[in-house]
Parts: sequence; C-alpha cells; structure tokens
Amino acid sequence: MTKKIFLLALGLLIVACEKSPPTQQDGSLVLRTILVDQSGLIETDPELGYAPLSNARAVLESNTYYESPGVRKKYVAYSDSQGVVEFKDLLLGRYTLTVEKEVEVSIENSDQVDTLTLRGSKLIEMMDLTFEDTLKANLALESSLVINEIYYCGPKNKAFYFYDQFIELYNNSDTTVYLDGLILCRGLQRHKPNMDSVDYVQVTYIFQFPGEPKVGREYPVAPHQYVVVAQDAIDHSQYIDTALDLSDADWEFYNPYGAEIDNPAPNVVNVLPERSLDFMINLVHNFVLLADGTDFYAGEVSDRGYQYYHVPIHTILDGVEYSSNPNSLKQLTVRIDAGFAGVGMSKYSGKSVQRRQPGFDTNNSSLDFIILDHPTPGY
Ligand SMILES: [Ca+2]
Ligand SMILES: [Ca+2]
Ligand SMILES: [Ca+2]
Repeated sequence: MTKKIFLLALGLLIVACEKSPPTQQDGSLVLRTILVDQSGLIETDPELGYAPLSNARAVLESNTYYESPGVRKKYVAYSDSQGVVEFKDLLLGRYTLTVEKEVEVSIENSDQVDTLTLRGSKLIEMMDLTFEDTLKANLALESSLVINEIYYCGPKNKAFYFYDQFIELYNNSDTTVYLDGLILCRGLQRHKPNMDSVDYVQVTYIFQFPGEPKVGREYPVAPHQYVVVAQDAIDHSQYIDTALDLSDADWEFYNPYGAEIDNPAPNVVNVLPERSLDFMINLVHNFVLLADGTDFYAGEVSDRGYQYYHVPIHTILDGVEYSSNPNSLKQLTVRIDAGFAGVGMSKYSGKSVQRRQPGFDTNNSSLDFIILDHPTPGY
C-alpha cells in the first residue's frame, strides 16, 4: 500500500470514528470520490498507486430531491489531476454518481487514434458530514441492441401454464448488428448487498446465440428490426386458448441438458450443463440480461450448493428488471437498471411489458417500460 493510500484509509477511519451526534443540517454535506480507471487504458500513477481519471465530468443526481416536478436535483463537477472529485453543500439522502471521460487510444500498427469512452456509476447514500469513496470506471459499451419487450406473466389460465414466455430484442440503430455469440441470462433472484459496487452481475442461467462473440457476422439484425426469442417456438394456443402462437418466433431457447423438444426455430442454447430447465423466468419479479458473450465465469456457490455465474459489467448490452411490487428490493444493480418494469402486473394476466417507444432506454425501467394488455411479439 502506498503512503498516500494509507493516509487516505486512515482519513476514512478518522471520519468514521468522528461520527458525532446526527446534528448535520441538510445542505452541508461533502462527497469526495476518487475516480479510478479499471479498463487499463490509463496508466497507474506510481505515486498514487492507482490509475486516476483526471479531468473527468462527474454528475451527481439526487434520488430523493427534485429541482422541479420530474427534474431531479443535479450537481456537476470535474475531477482534479489525482482523479478526485468533490461535491459540496449536499442534502442527506441517496444519489447516483455517474462519471464519463473520453480517452484517445492509438490503434496498434497504425498512426490512427480511436476515441473510447470510460464510464462508471454508483449509488451513494449520504449520511455523514463528509463521505469518502472510490468509483471505478470502465469501458462503456454503447448498445444498439436492446431488450424491447418481455412477456413473462403467462396467459390467462388456471392450469399454471406459462411456457409461451418470450423476449423481444430490437436494433435501435441505423446500422446492422449481429447476434453472434450474444448471451441472454436469467438474473439471480436475491438482493445482494454489494451488487452496486462489484464489477459483475450475478446470474443463474446463461443461453447463447450460435457464432463467435463480437467478431461473428452470421446472424445479422437489420436497422430497426425486431427479434423474438420464445421459450418454445410453437403454437401454445393448442394447449391453452389464451396462450400465444409463437410458431413464427425467430429463435427459441433450447436446453440440450433437459427434456426439451427441438422445434424448427433456430436455437439459443443453454451453456451450463448442470442446468436442466428451459429459459423460464419468474412470473412477478426477475431480471433479464443481454451481454456480448465474451466473458462469464463461475462465481460463488450458495449454501445449498447451487453454483452462480458472474457476467462482467463491461460486457453487458442491456438489462431489465421487472417487479409487480414497486417496493421490492432490487436484484439488478442500478448501474444497469435503476427501476422496475411491470409494477402492478399480476401473474397469469396475459399482459406484457414493452419500451415506451421502440428502443427507448434511459436505464430506468420504471420510466422506459409500459404495460401492454396484449403481448406484441415482433412489433
Ligand atoms: Ca425451449
Ligand atoms: Ca429449435
Ligand atoms: Ca413488441
């Protein structure tokens, strides 16, 4: 540990010990955050012992207070040469800190440079007079492909039938994108206290499109085209009147390690041999993740011996959390989705959640999604 980091740690300790009676007045709190690069694009400063994100624009947005109706209270500041950014005169409460910096990177074996964006965000709870923190920034992926609709609650029926679930993707750009090697994941159904500070998202199921992640060009999606991935691409109305006909779905989830029928639609395949279920998501609260498929790895094992998997944040293209109850504990970090789609929606109601407009995405599903009375697979 370098001397400066040690002093800083000591400072933090002193701040923690000094926590005098809660006499602080709203509007006098200070937030001091060290912005650290994690992408490796910025060199580590040997004196500091970290790679500082200097002269980066940081925005602190209150989750509690509004400037005017609908407009959250916001503060903007720039970091110094050591990557330290400071916000003063804050009120008590919860904030979201986001930071962004463009860096020029020279492309190997050429004299060209590429401009990349580093980005990081974090949920901050201002409780003390002075709060010191570190924020790690990483390479930002601008995703053209988003999760546009999730039909999860099941059709109206009394037979517990929900196998007509589907996920609709949408190319929200004017260029062709590719599905090759992308993964769709089912989220961990549990609140993880440290999920807003770790650099991964925890999942339980991973299904993958064929092809090579990031470089494959086998499975194009034209600009503004929809892609429907069905749990099973069949006409479900043959079993339950109110269920959907998904025989025209573009893809279906297929688990070769379970008792599954392989229907004509091409397959998005389960990659975890120890998992035997189809891509079934909860009917009231869960999250779905779309990532580029370049990296995922085994994480911790639960008390009951269940292996979880980690998907690194920097590989994630989109994530949507839905919950019938708006007061549920979040299961997906606010850096990916700050809210919930489908609030108030009950299971077996035949309803669906879809973006307000195709591709509409502010990373807050409470704002971005509306409830549809009837699912709209492919449109
Ligand atoms: Ca299936
Ligand atoms: Ca199939
Ligand atoms: Ca739709």
